[in-house]
Amino acid sequence: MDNLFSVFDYTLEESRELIENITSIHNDQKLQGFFSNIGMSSGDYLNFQMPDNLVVVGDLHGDFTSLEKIMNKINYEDYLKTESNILILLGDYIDRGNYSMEVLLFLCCIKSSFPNNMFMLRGNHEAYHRFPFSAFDFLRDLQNKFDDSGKTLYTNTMVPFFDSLSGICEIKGFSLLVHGGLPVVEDIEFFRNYKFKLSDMKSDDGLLEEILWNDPREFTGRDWQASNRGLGKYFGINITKNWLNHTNTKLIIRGHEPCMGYKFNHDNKVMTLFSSKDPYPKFESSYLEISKKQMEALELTLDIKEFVHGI
Ligand SMILES: [Mn+2]
Repeated sequence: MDNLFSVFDYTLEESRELIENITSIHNDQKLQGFFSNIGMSSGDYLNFQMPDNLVVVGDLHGDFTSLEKIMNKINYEDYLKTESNILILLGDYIDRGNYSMEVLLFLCCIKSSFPNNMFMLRGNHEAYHRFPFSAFDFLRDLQNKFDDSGKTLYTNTMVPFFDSLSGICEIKGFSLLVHGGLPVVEDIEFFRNYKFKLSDMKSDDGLLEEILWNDPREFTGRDWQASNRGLGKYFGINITKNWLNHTNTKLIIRGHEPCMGYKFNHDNKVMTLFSSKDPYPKFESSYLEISKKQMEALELTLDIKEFVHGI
């Protein structure tokens, strides 16, 4: 794909145009319901029937090399030609690495060619304007790259783009995918219409914060505890069991924590995937590629590690 390398040469105007175009694709999809035979969305909530194949990419954090390697390994242009093959990214595209903007532009190029089967979830780094934290470099990066216009690009183009990203994805009968983790839900009534609740996170700051910031922890005797991150919570196995039961899914797939490519929590019901390498020399990076047959046959969720590939 020509775009693969040319994203390094995008002007401010070309970047703005591409990202605004993708923002309007996202916003249209959020409103329109069904966008393919197997996919529908409602606001922040994205829902698929089991796809023929599924690829999931974890945090990238400005690591263009890892993104490029994964896209080459899955042969993404052929892969995405089939609309029932899905590619989902778990968020945190920016900060820490050197190529935040290039990662975003490349992803936007893919989205523009394959709008109905490539989806970017939102990470906590894509919500700095909602939940500020210290390690946010992206605005400074933009100012270094585009001078004063970088600030305008951030405010007028990037913030609406980040707000247009989906918060959570359900793959029917298989998995819930989020960036951070499962929100602690104390009122069981929530699950009666959880799809509706998840579709509108703008009016529920707490829900969005937890989806973007939570981490799984192995507790005994309690459901959750405040997070050392200062935002979000640590959620225990009871929360995971509750969500899996009520949504009739087998596995939570999330990113957010650096690890040796992947790790499991909560009796292997929560899988963390991490796909960034350059900014994290002590850790490994990987991605998941699994077919419909394999998803259907999956019994012990630990077995899914067979389908995780190192980069
Ligand atoms: Mn994160």
